[in-house]
This record gives sequence, structure tokens and C-alpha cells, in this order.
Amino acid sequence: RRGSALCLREFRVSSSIKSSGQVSYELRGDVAVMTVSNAPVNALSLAIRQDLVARIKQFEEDEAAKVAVIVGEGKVFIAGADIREFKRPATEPHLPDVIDGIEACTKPVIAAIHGVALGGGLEVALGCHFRVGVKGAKVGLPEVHLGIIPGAGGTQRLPRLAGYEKALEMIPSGAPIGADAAKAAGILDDVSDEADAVAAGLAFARSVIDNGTPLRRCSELVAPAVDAQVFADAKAAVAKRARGQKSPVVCVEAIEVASQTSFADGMAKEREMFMELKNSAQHRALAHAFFADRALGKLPEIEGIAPRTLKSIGVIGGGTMGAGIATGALMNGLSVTLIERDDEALGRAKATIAKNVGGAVKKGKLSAEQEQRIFDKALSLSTDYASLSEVDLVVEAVFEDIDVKKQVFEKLDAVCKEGAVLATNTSYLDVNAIAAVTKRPQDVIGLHFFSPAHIMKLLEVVVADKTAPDVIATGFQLGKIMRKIAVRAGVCDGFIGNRILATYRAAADAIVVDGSTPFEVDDVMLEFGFPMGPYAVADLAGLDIGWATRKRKAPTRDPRERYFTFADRMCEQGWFGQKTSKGYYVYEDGARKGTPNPAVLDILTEERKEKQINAQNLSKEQILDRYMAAMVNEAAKVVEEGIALRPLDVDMTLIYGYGFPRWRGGPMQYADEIGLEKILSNIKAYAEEDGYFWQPAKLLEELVASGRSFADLNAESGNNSAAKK
Ligand code: TC6
Repeated sequence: RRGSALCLREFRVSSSIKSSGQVSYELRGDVAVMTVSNAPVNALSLAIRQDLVARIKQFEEDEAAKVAVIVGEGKVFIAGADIREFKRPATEPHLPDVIDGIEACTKPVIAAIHGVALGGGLEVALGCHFRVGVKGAKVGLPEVHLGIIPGAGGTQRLPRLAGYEKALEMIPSGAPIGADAAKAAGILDDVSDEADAVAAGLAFARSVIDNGTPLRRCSELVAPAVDAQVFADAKAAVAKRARGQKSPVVCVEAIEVASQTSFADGMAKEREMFMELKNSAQHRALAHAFFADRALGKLPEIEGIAPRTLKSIGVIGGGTMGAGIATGALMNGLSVTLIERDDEALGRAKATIAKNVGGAVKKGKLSAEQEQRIFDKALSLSTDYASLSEVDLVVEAVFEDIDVKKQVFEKLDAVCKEGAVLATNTSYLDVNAIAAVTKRPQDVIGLHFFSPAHIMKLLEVVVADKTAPDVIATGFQLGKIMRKIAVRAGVCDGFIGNRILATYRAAADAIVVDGSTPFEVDDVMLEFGFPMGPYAVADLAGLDIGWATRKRKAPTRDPRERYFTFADRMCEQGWFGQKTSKGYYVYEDGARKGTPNPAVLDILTEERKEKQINAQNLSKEQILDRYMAAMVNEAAKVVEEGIALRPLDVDMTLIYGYGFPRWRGGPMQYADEIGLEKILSNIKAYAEEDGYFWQPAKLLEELVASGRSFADLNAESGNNSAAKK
């Protein structure tokens, strides 16, 4: 009695599996309600898969049950396969077979969706004969973000149900869609008015029974044909955006397979593609990033600690950074009092905020009413510090000079209410020294935003020696409110990100002086997956910034350090990068993408001549190895010193603040993939040429000696759920 195509298909799941009780079975009249229960998100673990098989069999044999409804317990329907299990060899019953079993059922099975049905969760729903959602439910196939493709029929059933265009929109992007859009696309058969998924499922079941609605199996549907060009175009567009990440392109290829073969062959091909990606470094990196994201705020020092009240903030300084911070806070519902020196500066700050907010309205991120509220009510401008007497938190974003900052904090100490959090946005100065000028160092913290602060995701929460735990918790809370990725950092020159940046930039300069060109280095890093190379970034940021830093540090420079002069010579000529139309690249007529500036090569040749350096011809691989070794070595020192609590904190800092490709998982994850032994032996080889720069991190040596990895350190910290069994 099974559908024609399904009759021919082997039901590959052993039907002797017994339920372990994670999927309950309850008869409500003539409807069997199966509830998937695996907190917190009902991931499809082995036990759940086994239970589903057992419950489907029970339903088939239950003469009292005419229809089955599958629902999820708690906040969501099912959030997908259990990502933690991907590290282990796949164990039967495999999800595609479980879902085939659901679809092969001879009586109707309905998925009643609330919260989200994601990945394998939506695939389970696609294996059901009908799908009903409650309002607010979302469905999606986000596997692409984990470096894999939907591997339980999603790439074969979704195009048959919703068409190739919809599948091409949803699967390579991984973006979920709401219930109404899902209904419009034919993915949901109905969006119920019932608030509760069980009620929605029961109501739908009743209509199926009453109307005798025939079973509808996605595998048996035929999607309208499309021109093969659609896939070629999609592949080209997706590959361009993916910048080296494979899964988006494979998603398109898997959907294309659906247009070319039978369902059974398509499923076999999908499985092959899925398994290949599941065993790839890209999947490991993206799964690491998934869990690292969730581990960032899990810190023993703030566990169970409530943040302080956070409704209004003060911002000192209305330059690009201060105005950006104010914009981000205002856009997320906080009240902001912005302090500037005089009315003219306040006017400029207001104009910058208005431009930022206007941009957000144009992009649809903010409504016109919200914009209105910001300028009518939420934003206050003042030249008087006394206006900050009632704010809950102040972020100082003035000129990067320790004496100027100290003066600001003395004033804040005098005017702010008791319990207010006093934060500095410094990117490298000593937060302990700033805290020490106040009578309340426990309330002082670093909140290092990245420019433009209303757009960039990263926020370093810099914990000074005396910072109180609830102040740290408040820093993280501000990050959450402003939708930032907050990373805990300790105090040192440059904290996590800028300190590591300074080291790999120095390595790049050495590579360049020793014989490569800035353009080669940029190309290698672009190929690696960074959105821009370090020299194009320098042009964008302004070469004068690095010049000023070098001058500032000149008196304390260690004479053993190799010092390169080419960048100073460029600045002496007034080449500050994009803003002067010339830097490492030449920017014609205000263009944002430049062409290599050949004069830079002459400056480099001169420097080599002066220093009697014989230009080496480094291969792309050698350039990459050096650059990454410098990054990893400094990162290891940052972890060793406790500036970053765990390797994963470094990884997320580099991903969210410095353009490190997420699909490589950050420098520590990358180092684990390459092998720490290889990285260490490279460092030791480079040290033979420059022993001062290439001093191996002790942590790296220890890990190599004990045969451990950075991932092991993450696991030992106990806070990375990826490592949990
Ligand atoms: C797939 O389905 C492939 C199928 C083919 C197979 C052949 N597995 O995000 P939250 C944990 S691939 C294991 O903080 P929210 C998470 O780590 C999967 N664990 O909550 C955290 O644990 P912790 C495709 C998971 O309310 C806890 O649950 N699906 C999984 O902000 C809470 O998570 C996806 O990619 C999982 N699948 O957001 C969806 N999901 O407390 C991934 C979550 O120990 N999930 N955890 O740190 C999400 O997008 C979100 O979790 C959410 C809930 C929207 C479901």
C-alpha cells in the first residue's frame, strides 16, 4: 500500500529498535501525538532517531490511530541534527533513513511546527505528509553555516515541494523564513491560529481525517523544470560571496542534482556530498565557531552574577568612534547623553549620528518612528559632565592619550552616580592606570568597540585588575543589548586583537622587506579568505595612524628589533592611503579599490640596498606560513598570559574584528588543523634568521611536547560545549 516510488525503496531502518522514551507517544482520540523531547532544542540525537523509528512503527501498528502528529517539546520543534555527534562516526539509524521511514508510513503523518524547524528538523517535517506551523514559527536549512549541506533529503525534497528557485534562495544562504512566507512557498500547508503546536496539529489532523486527504510525499512530487543556466548563475553568484567556503556551492550542486535524477539517486548523491563535507576541515572550523560563539559569555567569574541596571549611557567624545557607539546604543533602545567640548563639536556629532541612523533606516534596520524617537527623546547632547550624573554607564571615546583619558576619568569619578560603570574605549592603553585615578576602580572597565561601532560586531570587554564581577557582567550585557559579539580580554598593549594584529603586521613587513611585495602579501591573504589584505587595510585605516604609533613607541623600541622604514618614507611623502588617494595602492578619482602603487617597490628596493638584504623570492605558501605562524605564536602568548581566557576567545576576536575567514575557524583552529608541531618547527626555522621576533610561545612548546591541541585547551576550560560529550 506504499506509494509507487516508495514501494521500490528499501526501508533501511531496523524496525526492532525500542523507544528510550525521548519521543513520547500519546493517543488523543484517533490521533497519535509524538513529542520529541531533547532539551534545549530537540536536536536529533541517536536516541531521538531510534525513538522516532520505534514510534512510527508503533503508529503503523496502532489500529486506533488514524493520523500522527509530530511536535517538539519546549521552545522549538526541532533545531536539527545533533551537531556534537558529527565528530563521531555516524551511527544507525541514520537520519535520512529515519525520515524515509516517516514518509513511507501508510497513514498520514503531520509535522506541527512552533519556534523553529531547522536543518534536520525541517527535513523531518519535509518527510511528513503535511506541515502546519503556528504563528511566529520559522523554517530553514542553515547547514551551510556549518560547512555542510542538508544531508537528510533537504536538497531533494525542498525543490520538489517549493521549486528550484525557492530552494536556491533558502539552502545556499541558510536563512530561515517565517511561517507566512513558508506557506506562500508551499512549504507549510497551513499557518494555524492556534497558539500551541499540539492544538494546531490536532486541528489539522481532524481536517485530514474528515476530508480523507490523500498522503502527499515530497519525494513523489515533480517540480517544474528549470533551465540549467539557473544553476550555473546561482553557482557563480554563490561562489563569489563564499570567498573560498565550499558548502554554499555544494548546496547549489545538490539542488541541481534534484533536477537531473530520480529521488533515490538524488538521495544517494546528497549523502555522498554531505559525508564529504562533514569530514572536511571547513566543517570542523565552522562547528568550532558555532560552539565558540556560545561559549564566549560563559565565564566562571560572572556565572550567576546579575549585571547592573543598564538603560541609559553616556558617551564622551563625538568623533567617528563616539558617534558610532552612540548610534549603536540608540538603535538598540538605550538613552544616550553625548558630551563634547563645545556646541560646534556637538553639532558635528549629531550630524554623524543622524547620518548613521538615516543609513540604518534606508537599509530597513530601523523604522522612521524609531528614528523619530531617537532624536525626540533618546539622545541628549551636552557640554557639561554634570549631565552624566544619572547615567548607568559611560563610555569614554576621546583622543587616544593616557593623560587625556585620566583627566576624563577624574571628572567622571566626580560626577557619576554611585554604581555607574565607567568604561574606556581605548584600543591599547593601560586600563589599570586609568582606573587608578578614580576612587572606584572596581567600576572601571575597558569596552573596546571597533569602528564603525554601530556596524562592527566585535566588542572586547577588557577586565582590569580591580574590575568587579557585576561590572564585567554589565559589559557583556551592553554587548548583548547592542548585538555585539563580546569577548573577554585582559589588560596589555592592544588587548587580544590589536596585539596579535601588530605582530602579524610586523611579520608582513619583514616578508616584504625580505623580497616580496605588499601586493603579493595582500593577494595571498585574499586567497586565504580575508576580505582584504593587510596593506589594503592599512590604506583604508590611514597610514598616518601606524606612523604616529611608531613615533610614539620609538623611544622604547628594543634595539634588537628589526625596524623597517618604507612605511615612514611613504608617510613622509604625504601618502596616507585612501584619504590621500595614494598609499600602497593608487586610488583614481576617489575609487575605493586601488591599483598597486609602483613607487612603493622603489622605496622597498632602496631599503633593501641600505640594509644589504638580498631579496628572497618567497612562494605564496611560504608567505602564508610566515604570516600565520606570527599570528598563531602571538595568539598563543596571549592565551598563555591569560589575556584571552581560551583559544576560542582569540578565534572569535579575529573572526569578528579582523576579517579572519569564519570557515577556517580562527587562527587557533587553523593551527590545530595544520598541526602545532609544524607551526612550531616553522617558527624555530624563522628564528634562525631573526631570533628576537620569532621567540616561540611557551604554550605552543608545551602543547607540542604533551601532544595536545588548542581544541584540547578549549575543552579543558569546560566552557566549550563543542567539547561536551
Ligand atoms: C543538521 O541538521 C544536519 C542534518 C543532516 C544530517 C544527516 N546540536 O543557540 P542557543 C545547543 S545540522 C547540538 O544558545 P537560542 C547550543 O550549543 C544542524 N546542540 O539557543 C546551546 O548549548 P549550550 C542544523 C545544539 O535559543 C543550546 O543548544 N541546525 C544545536 O539562542 C542552546 O542554543 C542548526 O544549525 C544542535 N543542532 O537559539 C541550528 N543547536 O547551552 C542550530 C543548538 O551548551 N541552532 N544547540 O551552549 C540554532 O540556530 C539555535 O540554537 C536555535 C536556538 C535558533 C535553535
